[in-house]
Amino acid sequence: MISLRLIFLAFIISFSAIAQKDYKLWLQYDKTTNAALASEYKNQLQGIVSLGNSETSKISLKELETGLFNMLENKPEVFPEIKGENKIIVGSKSSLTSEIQKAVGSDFDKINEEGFIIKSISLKNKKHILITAKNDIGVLYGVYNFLRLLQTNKSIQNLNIIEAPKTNIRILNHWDNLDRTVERGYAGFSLWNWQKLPDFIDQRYIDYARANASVGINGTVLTNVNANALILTPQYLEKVEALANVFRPYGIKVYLTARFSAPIEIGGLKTADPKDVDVANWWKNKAAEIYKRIPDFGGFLVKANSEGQPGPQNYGRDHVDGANMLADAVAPFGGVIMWRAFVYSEHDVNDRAKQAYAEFQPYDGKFKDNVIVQVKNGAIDFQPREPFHPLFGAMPKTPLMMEFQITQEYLGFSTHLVYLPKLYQEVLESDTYQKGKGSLVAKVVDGTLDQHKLTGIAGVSNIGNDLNWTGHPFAQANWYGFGRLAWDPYLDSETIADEWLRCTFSNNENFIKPIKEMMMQSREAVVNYMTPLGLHHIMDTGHHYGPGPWVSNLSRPEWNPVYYHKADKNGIGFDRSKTGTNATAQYASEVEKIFDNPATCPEKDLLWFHHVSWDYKLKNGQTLWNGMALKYQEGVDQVKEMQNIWNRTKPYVDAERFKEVEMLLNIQYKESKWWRDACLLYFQQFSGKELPKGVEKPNETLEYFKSLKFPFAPGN
Ligand code: BDP
Repeated sequence: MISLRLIFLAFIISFSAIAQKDYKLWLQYDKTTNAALASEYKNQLQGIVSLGNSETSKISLKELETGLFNMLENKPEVFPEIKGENKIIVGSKSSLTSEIQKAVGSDFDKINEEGFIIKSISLKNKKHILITAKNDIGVLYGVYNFLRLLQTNKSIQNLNIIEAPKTNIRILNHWDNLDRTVERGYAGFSLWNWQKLPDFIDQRYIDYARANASVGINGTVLTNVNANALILTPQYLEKVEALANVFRPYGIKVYLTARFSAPIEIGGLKTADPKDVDVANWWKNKAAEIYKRIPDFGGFLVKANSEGQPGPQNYGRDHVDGANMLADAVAPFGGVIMWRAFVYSEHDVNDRAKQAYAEFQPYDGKFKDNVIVQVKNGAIDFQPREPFHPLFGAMPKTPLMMEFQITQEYLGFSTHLVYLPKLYQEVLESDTYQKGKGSLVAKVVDGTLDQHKLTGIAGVSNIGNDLNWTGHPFAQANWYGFGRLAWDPYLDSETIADEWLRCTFSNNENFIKPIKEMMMQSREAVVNYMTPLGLHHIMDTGHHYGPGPWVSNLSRPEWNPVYYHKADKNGIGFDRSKTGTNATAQYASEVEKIFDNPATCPEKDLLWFHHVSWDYKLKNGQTLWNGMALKYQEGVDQVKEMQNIWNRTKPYVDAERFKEVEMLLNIQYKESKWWRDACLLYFQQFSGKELPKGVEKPNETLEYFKSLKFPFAPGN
């Protein structure tokens, strides 16, 4: 009996220990198994000297203690002052003795307010490691960076790391509703338990802040861009304040979405006209009320006159009027307005891809200093692949921030393994040619191209209350990678994958090498089995789950997939060249020239910019039809290969995460075939051609695929 109970107990304990693995994200702090490294670490880390007293300093200290304890398996001693040698000294500039400051030299001049320095120093001929910064939050970033060295098995001898974030606003956009549903959220419900706030502080809030701080994310928009004015009422602001208090020591500012019609809905005014004095005053008072509660409130994110949201155009005003009115309200408190450029109208017969540029580009230079225009990475909407948005490089007098989507609205939800930093990198390193060759999107975003002070990168969050935060264990990498790229938009996505894998799973090369390759090819796989060669927006309607290239009955033309692929018996693709909508002219002439000509247009973007015949010859000699069919097949084969790779890693991964990913990859494989078969059967009606050799024959009919309905697909 007893032994049975013991076994049961052991099972429960080990089960919960494993269950926490997913939850711990990239902060696993697994034991350092490399003996030589472990002894190097132990030797050099014979205690912590913590010089600060703030809440943030306490977090730094606790993080170091936890990290070192778990990785080195002994509790590090904490000293109030420097004694002996081989200590790790942590503290901001003002807390350092003049002797230490001297050891740092001019390095402080090389960092900004959030940067940090990690340095091997010598004090009275005794060696130590110093983590310092201008502010405590920089020290905390330094601590996470230092722990990452250990997590990724790097040497900690002769350290001299001087780092500072390249953008100011590194922010998550939660599309979370007040009822806790999440628009385009596939990882459960919203983290924010508005009902229990402000008095109940869920441990999750703290763990969320910690995870964000560990990758340098410093802001969070708590609410959906399709906004609810109630969040601006005292009843909710009290709850927002409670969250802001939790996040503050982690360096995270809270922002809210502002519903443009709030002055009417909760303010009792008759109008929300931005030129109306009462309206402007209402926002000024509202801002004052918010800042009284939350002195470091970040500001507002606004979706206006887009997809039915109210905005200044309801009153005959424009985006500049609206943004500047709000900017005036938050300016006295140092707040910013992130005004979204995601606009398109069903009344505009123009190519949807051209509309944001057409509307916003003429406003260049007209916004107040504390306005930053938030632009999606592509001109349509977070597709598996889009050419970079033409607004990047076209508004030199206006700070533009990047909006990426981390949640996988159009990329298989949280079921498909798709490593997004690869996509982000492709966009960031695109050349706008604004000032000639080398005018990268990254340089627009980090402000260096046009010397902007206000800069930022936003990511539409993929986080929910699922045990593992993001639904798919590998979707955690997208949160992580987003943060790393927001910090430094020039980082290489492969380096980020390497880091993330080591911190999250294992340092074993037998694991790292194949899994990293799997991650790196996962983005191209999803493009291949969903939208190869520049196809886009052919997902099923509303929920965007699965293929729906046949959909043509929606009220707004640009909501219908047929609008985007334009397949007919002559060919397929959207002619955005000179002979078509001339969207290519929105790019700098060097870029325009490349995109405009099918011969020079990268094949990955071919059908985005051109309508070409089914017999069009691709670079590999295949006809377009055959090439497209083979791409669909390649995507399916890539997922099969991902499954094979994953199955070989069983010895290196805990059973729970192994099983989870295994099941998810099975679904992804099934769905990749669904995509291939449904799209090819549909397009075949127009091409009238047989599937080429090497492409598997569908097992179902087109009618079957069309009949599939998903009334409760999440996130819709
Ligand atoms: C689209 C989503 C929609 C969002 C919109 C936006 O389908 O749910 O509200 O973007 O970004 O991708 O505002």
